[in-house]
Amino acid sequence: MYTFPENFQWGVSTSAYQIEGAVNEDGRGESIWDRFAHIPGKVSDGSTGDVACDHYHRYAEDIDLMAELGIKAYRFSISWPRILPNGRGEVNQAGIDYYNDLINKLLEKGITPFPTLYHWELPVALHGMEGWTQRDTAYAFAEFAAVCSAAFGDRVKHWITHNEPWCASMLSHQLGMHAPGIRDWTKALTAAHHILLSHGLAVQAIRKNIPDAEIGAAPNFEPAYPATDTHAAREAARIWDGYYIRWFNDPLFGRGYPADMVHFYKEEGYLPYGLNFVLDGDMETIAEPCDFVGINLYTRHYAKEDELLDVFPFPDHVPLEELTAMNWEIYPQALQDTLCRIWFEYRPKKIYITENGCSYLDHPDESGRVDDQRRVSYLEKHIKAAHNAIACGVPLAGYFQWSFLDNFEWGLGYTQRFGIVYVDYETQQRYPKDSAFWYRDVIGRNGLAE
Ligand code: IFM
Repeated sequence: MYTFPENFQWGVSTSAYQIEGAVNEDGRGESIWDRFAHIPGKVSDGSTGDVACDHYHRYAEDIDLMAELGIKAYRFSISWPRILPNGRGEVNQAGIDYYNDLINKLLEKGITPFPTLYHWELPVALHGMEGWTQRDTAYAFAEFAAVCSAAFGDRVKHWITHNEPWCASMLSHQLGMHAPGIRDWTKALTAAHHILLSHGLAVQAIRKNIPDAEIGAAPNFEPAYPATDTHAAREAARIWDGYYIRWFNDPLFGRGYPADMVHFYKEEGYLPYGLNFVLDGDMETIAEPCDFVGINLYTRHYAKEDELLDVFPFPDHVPLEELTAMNWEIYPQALQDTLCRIWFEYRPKKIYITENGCSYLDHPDESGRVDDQRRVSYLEKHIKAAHNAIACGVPLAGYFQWSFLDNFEWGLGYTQRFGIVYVDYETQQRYPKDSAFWYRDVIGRNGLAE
């Protein structure tokens, strides 16, 4: 038996741009993803999030389905340009009304809302596409956090500031694969700093409006394991770890930027002006005490000596059946290791797994059944790994499966399906997959039977 602690938050995750659609409705402003997705060649199937799962119009039915499946908590994101079309200043009442209705519907169904403030929808009105390279965007984000916490804080007590700051900075400004599509190390590191700063400012803003709020960020973790027992592979793993994990988590936990990485980036010429974007007091603001850390984890990074910072090396060390449709290796041990490591190293008060899941391309059969046994197997292994971490003393308080619905997978458009609910994009019909019913049973017994 793998029984979880009482009141464990069994949840599902989504994000606004990936499911809402209705991008031009009710006064919503333009985000960098709206603009980026419309540039030919940026999204592999040429699609956009313009309609996505039409959740903006169908949230009530979607929440009914969550309730039928026994989901206890829902992590969604609040679209910044839907609330503040210009990034700051005038508030769009229709946006507030929409999230009010969504939150009220969740509460009516006994589902705890866990909103994320930034899941990559930066308003273009702030500074065009390069908003995060500008320091005042951090202050605009704090304004957004203040507006949301004032509007929803009487009912919403769990807040996530940022989703995956590594993606919002490096994947977007260094690798150019996500909006705004820049390839510049110095801009990426500058953006990373402003994002971290905005997190601390947002924590302060939320705390002011909701003294009893539980607040944290949700960084992504793809822990590195050396591919061979060589010094070079271990070094590659260390650099990857610094680039992906420590650069974000060390500052969040009050340790400043990791010295080995500052040295590495300087040597590589990525910080030609040093850390000139760090002003007095910034590191203290970034380390504003939080109530939890969110862990988004899907796979591990296999660090090869000759591939120092190769982000997507094809995992040639595993057979195909151990890869998901994303070509990501199924490696549940990474979840247990990461949970234990974060707990031992940083001592957060609490941890939530804010994202974990897999993409497989199973479709409904004639009867409407979606047999996605591979997803069941993936989730089961990862939930066991989470349970093992609890047995090691990790204060894990919840697990949010990514994702409730199949949705717009950023640069890969609709070519991937992470949902426990299949979405037919032609008809917008929802088909709960076998994994959805399996997850319902896990929640019902608060764990795994064996
Ligand atoms: O779909 C994304 C999500 O937006 C952020 N975390 C990873 C998921 C799967 O790639």
